[in-house]
Amino acid sequence: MSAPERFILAGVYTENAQISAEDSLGELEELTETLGARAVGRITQSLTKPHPAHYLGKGKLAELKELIEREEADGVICDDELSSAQYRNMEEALGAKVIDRTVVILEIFARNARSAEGIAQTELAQLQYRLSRLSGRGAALSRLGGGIGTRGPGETKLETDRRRIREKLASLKERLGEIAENRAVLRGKRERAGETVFSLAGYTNAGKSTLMNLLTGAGADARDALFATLGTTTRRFELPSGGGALLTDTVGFIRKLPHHLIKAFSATLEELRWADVLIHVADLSSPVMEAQAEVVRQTLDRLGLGGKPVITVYNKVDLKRTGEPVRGLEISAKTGQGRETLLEAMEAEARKLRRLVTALIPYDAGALLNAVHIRGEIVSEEFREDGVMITAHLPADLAAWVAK
Ligand SMILES: Nc1nc2c(ncn2[C@@H]2O[C@H](COP(=O)(O)OP(=O)(O)OP(=O)(O)O)[C@@H](O)[C@H]2O)c(=O)[nH]1
Ligand SMILES: [Mg+2]
Repeated sequence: MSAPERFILAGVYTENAQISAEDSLGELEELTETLGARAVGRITQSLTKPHPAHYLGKGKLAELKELIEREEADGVICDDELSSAQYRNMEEALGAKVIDRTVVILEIFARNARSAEGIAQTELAQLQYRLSRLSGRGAALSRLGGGIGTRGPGETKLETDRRRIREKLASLKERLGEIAENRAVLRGKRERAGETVFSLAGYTNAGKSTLMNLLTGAGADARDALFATLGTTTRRFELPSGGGALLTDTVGFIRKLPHHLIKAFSATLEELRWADVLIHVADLSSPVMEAQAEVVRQTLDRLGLGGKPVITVYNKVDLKRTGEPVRGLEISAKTGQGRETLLEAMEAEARKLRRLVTALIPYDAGALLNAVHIRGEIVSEEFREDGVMITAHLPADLAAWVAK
């Protein structure tokens, strides 16, 4: 194996940013290490916004060049998405490799994607990102070599590049369309069953998949890695009352999630749209939990999901230092602590969600008729020879029972 690539991390921050320069670069370092590269130095600058021509100001850029030389680094990773001009100017000024946060995240996605859909979506995002950079960066992109930012769909000269990328994009979109159609059919089947759908949402590495496993025994991939989950899994489980429900695990969020990725992963993120209730998993062990939770709320808003009912759970309570105040619904997806309380909260949400159902209930189904009258809101009732034709707003679990 070749020696890991070495990078200086560079970031531009405003004074009143949600998260400090240190914490932000700490996350960028984790992302960098996820790719097997090493962060060997940091440089930060306080500016209201990145310099339009070369990201950092002139003086800082010179400092960066020295730091790269001193640390014998391969280049720099910038903590924001760069424009074509910023790329070009920085590469010229530094004579070293320049990479931005988006390329790093795209690369992690490319390495972690497993399902046909995840792979196609990641490729779509990479190609779209490249297309948007081709105008100014043809030469740099065609450069051969290994390491971060050079993997993924290859390309040759500028013009043929564009044409080939467009063709590839069209075929990828077609494939993704087919996969989405398939998914819609499955979803339709689920909806008819009338079960409440819960979807996990949260910052990457918060413990969504671990919680999925705890509640459903799904065997989802849960490891200490950023973006371990890139697809969507849905499993059935039982609420304490015995009512059936569904739980969906999906891709995590991160600060400055590249918009190409959001677009490419729209079908995956679409799953969140079909959820009745979102379970926002926050990571108590993170020193920047509040900032992460805010990113999750903002991303949900951006996806048009701001209005959905949300249960917020504070996960990894087993790692919490004693004496800290209680945040709310605290759980440990790892040890199972708080599981019952969470299930009860889920049950309560499910109960609030009612569905309009019309069904014929036979007279001998006395218990069901009783439950419908007690827990449902009857719209109309017609007594027939073979039973009662009822139209009622019912809680999801009861709606599922009636539909059986
Ligand atoms: N100590 C402790 N560790 C936890 C807990 N829940 C999850 N973890 C660990 O946190 C890491 C990430 O967990 P995942 O379940 O993969 O997190 P995720 O939110 O699905 O992450 P992505 O899919 O990468 O976005 C794993 O190493 C888990 O073992 C918990 O309650 N306590
Ligand atoms: Mg996961």
